[in-house]
Amino acid sequence: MPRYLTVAAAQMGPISRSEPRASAVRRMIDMMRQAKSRGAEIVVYPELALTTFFPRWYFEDQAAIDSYFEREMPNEDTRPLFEAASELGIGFYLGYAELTEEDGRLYHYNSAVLVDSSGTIIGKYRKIHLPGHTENEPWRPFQHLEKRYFETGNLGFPVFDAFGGRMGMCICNDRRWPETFRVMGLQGVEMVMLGYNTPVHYPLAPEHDHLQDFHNHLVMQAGAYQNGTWVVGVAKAGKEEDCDLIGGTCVIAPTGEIVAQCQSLDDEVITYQCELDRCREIQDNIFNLALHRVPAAYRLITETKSA
Ligand code: CDT
Repeated sequence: MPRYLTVAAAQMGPISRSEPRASAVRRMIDMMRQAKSRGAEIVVYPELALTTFFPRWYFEDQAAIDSYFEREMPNEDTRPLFEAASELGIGFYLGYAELTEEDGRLYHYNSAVLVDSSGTIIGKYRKIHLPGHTENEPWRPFQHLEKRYFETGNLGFPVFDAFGGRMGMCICNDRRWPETFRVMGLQGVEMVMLGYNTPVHYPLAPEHDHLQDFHNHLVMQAGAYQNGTWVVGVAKAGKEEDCDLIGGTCVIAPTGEIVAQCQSLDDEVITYQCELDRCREIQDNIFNLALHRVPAAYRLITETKSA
């Protein structure tokens, strides 16, 4: 019996600074219902899907920063999404800013949860590759202060046996790093879900602005092919406040081919029936890791950070 998983990628258009979480959640529930009507079993939402992408502003007041974080999940604003999932019998991946207390200290993470079709959280990932900068840099047209507002994720890259397959998660900038996909590939991952907020303009190398869509697909297609896994990449897209975000939400097969892609920069649902056993086409052959990898030659990867 082939194993199929019908996945929905629920791209979101911009979320303004003034849009309440309840409104973003309503948009997500609308898309969840569309996804269900097309036979989807799981919906993937973007990174930091409940609010505007707040690291683009420098805030001095910690309370202002913390206002973008969730202290519990689900909470009053997000519970309707969990209830809709359980009512419809559909799972989801949700990116959000997580504020948690561990050992008497507060920690801020850029997180994603995997929720099953009964509305129960069955997996969590905390973003490891935090891009951007730590200090206010007023010369930029907008800030990218993830390094200031978040701690590096402390959960590694776990995989979860769920939805009839082996599921992995990462978040936005993680997709640019081959190690992200390889660590999950080494655990036999069959579907990697990820959300992103990617500005068109990259202030450090504006000559690459026209390559943002290309680089987005390049890294996700490479990650899929080199590890023989399905990849579902989901954007928050469009003009959010003064910042243009790329779209390009897509489903990528283990061969590296894009099999479904959003066409707009707005709320848009695409679905695809993924045959999970197709991972074997790659994992048993060209990228048979057990047969062909040479870890002894790769020691520098974990022993050093850079040249
Ligand atoms: N959200 C996120 O990780 N965005 C980054 C922007 C890179 S430039 C600071 C990304 O890799 O798409």
